Amino acid sequence: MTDRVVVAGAVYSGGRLLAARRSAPEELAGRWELPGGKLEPGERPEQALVRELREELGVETEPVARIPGEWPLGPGYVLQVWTARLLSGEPRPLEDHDELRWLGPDETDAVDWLDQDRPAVAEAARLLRDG
Ligand code: DCM
Repeated sequence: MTDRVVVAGAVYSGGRLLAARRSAPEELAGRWELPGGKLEPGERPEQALVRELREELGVETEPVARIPGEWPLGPGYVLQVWTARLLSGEPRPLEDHDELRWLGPDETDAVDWLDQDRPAVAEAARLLRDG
């Protein structure tokens, strides 16, 4: 069986990266992630990402590039990450999160990221620094 995809966005604006603190489930609450979620049937990852970021944060975004790699989540799921440009709106924690932070290039280690998000965060931080 192929793994199902969870897509997350390294959303950036003004040279900073968006981090979102999960409010659920209990085992993940309080940890920080790149916001996103599961693909719905028939969706392409980029479509799912735009939809999830609209639902969870109330913003419009444009996927830019896939961050190479794929990271296992629970059984049957893998995480894929895209960089995404903020087009409009100011992110608000509408669903699944209780706090958001914009992190500058030297602050990307300042929050307690979910383990599975760390490789993609490291690459997104490198892209922020190198432009
Ligand atoms: N998830 C993750 N890292 C992310 C986004 C999601 O590990 N950046 C995980 C948490 C959940 C699953 O994917 O187990 C589905 O996410 P959600 O509950 O946000 O739909």
